[in-house]
Amino acid sequence: FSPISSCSLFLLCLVLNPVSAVWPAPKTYTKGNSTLYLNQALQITYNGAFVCWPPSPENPCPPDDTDTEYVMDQQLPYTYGFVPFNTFDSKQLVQGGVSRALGWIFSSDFVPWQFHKNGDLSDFEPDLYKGQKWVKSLQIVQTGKDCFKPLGGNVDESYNFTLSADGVAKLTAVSSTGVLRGLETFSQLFYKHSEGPFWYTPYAPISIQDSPQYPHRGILLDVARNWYPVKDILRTIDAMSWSKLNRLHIHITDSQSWPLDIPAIPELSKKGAYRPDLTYSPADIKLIQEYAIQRGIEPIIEIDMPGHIGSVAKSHPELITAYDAFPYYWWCAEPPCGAFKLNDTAVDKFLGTVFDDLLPRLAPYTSYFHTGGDELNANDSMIDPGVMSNSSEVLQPLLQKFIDSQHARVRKAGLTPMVWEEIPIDWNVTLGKDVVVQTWLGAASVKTLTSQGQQVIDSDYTYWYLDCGRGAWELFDNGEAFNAFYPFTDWCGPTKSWMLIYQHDPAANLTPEEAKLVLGGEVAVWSETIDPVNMDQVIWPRASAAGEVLWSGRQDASGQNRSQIEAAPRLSELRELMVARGVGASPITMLWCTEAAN
Ligand code: CP6
Repeated sequence: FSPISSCSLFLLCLVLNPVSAVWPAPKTYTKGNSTLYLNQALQITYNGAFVCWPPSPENPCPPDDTDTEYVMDQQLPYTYGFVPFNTFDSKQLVQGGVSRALGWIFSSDFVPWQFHKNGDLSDFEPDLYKGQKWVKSLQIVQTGKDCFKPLGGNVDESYNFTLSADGVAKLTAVSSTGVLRGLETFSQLFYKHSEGPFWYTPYAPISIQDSPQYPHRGILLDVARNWYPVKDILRTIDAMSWSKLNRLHIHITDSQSWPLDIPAIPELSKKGAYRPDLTYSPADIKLIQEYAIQRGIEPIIEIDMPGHIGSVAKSHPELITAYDAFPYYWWCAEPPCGAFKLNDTAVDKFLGTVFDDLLPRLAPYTSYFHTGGDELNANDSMIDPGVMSNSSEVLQPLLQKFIDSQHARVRKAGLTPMVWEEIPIDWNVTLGKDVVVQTWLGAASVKTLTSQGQQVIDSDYTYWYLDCGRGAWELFDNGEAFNAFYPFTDWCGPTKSWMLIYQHDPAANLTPEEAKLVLGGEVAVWSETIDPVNMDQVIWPRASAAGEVLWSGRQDASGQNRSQIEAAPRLSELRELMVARGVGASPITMLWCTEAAN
């Protein structure tokens, strides 16, 4: 007897089958139709040695450590499965992954909604499970050695998973990151019976071979327009790992606020943050970094410059031009304005101090540092006494020198620089071939840069900006209203649907050589109208739609664009899973629609 066969009508039984909702879709996935049950007593090994499972009072999995106190201070929703560490230890990372994956299965109330529909389960009898087959073991094998730090793009995230009809699960991966990806898939294969104490899959035997289409699958989180407590960032990191997203790009400063503590220059955040306590201390940053790395996610910090830097004027007005200039739209994209003076050695000296303080704290956890560079308004330099010009002939060499100097510092710290597309495209700045350029203005930019041999990550604002609809300009009936009022209201308008997000392939219409230079993409959470109150609904599950494009590819194995009709019920299930795991993801449709799909 299984919960499926405990119903009486064959047709109804089909209706009751849960959709096999692995998200993102594995590259290859074959499944059978025998039912296997899961309980906490399965034996889990990692390279032949037993992993701690299940947790008991004498032996909690994973072990507690000194950092836990700090974690508790933050009132984290996800202390379970947190493995504090000082060095990267593959065994600890895998232990954390096991504790989370199994913990999610057994602690969650997640019941596929299909079982609530017409499900006559009144005849459910726990005794009926006695003769059933159980998952006996999960054997994890890692075939390669991990690097001390995650090297951007160089981590092998692939994994193979098999579950035999008689209950032996095998997970093989080259890296511990691959093991984490496979464990997340494992956790999505099991369902809890709505009435019973047991979890099961109706799809054994299962065989999965999986690997990502793109190495860079990210979310940009703007924590400068509105401030986010650390715990909300950590919850977002957990949710990212459920969709196999692997890069958290933190846009940590902008003209509105500077929440990043730089101990060498304490007045920066003291005066530049919205409030002296709405900041990120070195301990906060370290917690975010460690929490992310344990989930196979690389944290990348951006200090946006030389534009979008007005908040520095709160502590260092002498370094900034056009701060609070009026009317703002002459000087910047949104108020307050403020750009670094481009011909001032004090700016370069200041950045030397910032970078000497910050970059060594980032380097153990990431390969990248993002130096920004978007939306620099040339007019700002007209009122900079050291320049007094907005001509590109005057500004280009100054900007080239500025970028060269900052990128040299980034490289000296062992990191690879990233910039926004305007730096090479609009300003004609020559970049090192190592630099990764983030595009946002569309496919033509991706084409231009990759045809020049530059590596690119794409955040096309007409598809992948989660804060905005596509029709900002439609919302105003004349240009004056647009210019006068848009920063003070939801000028982006209604947001994009998951289906539009799902349609975008960053490497569409490129030659094979060009496509190789597309490392992936990021959805962007610009925070003018987003904060911790609505972040979950805005980000999830739409970021997961981009996550599937970036992990599974826009096309399936037969070269067809993936079907949104096939994806919809799976994404609905992922949304239920996210809600069950404590993330307030939005529903993508009515229950009725996905019932019909089964
Ligand atoms: N902030 C920063 C923003 C945007 C950018 N940079 C932005 C621009 C246009 C739209 C949405 C967001 N708010 N620093 C552009 C990269 Cl539609």
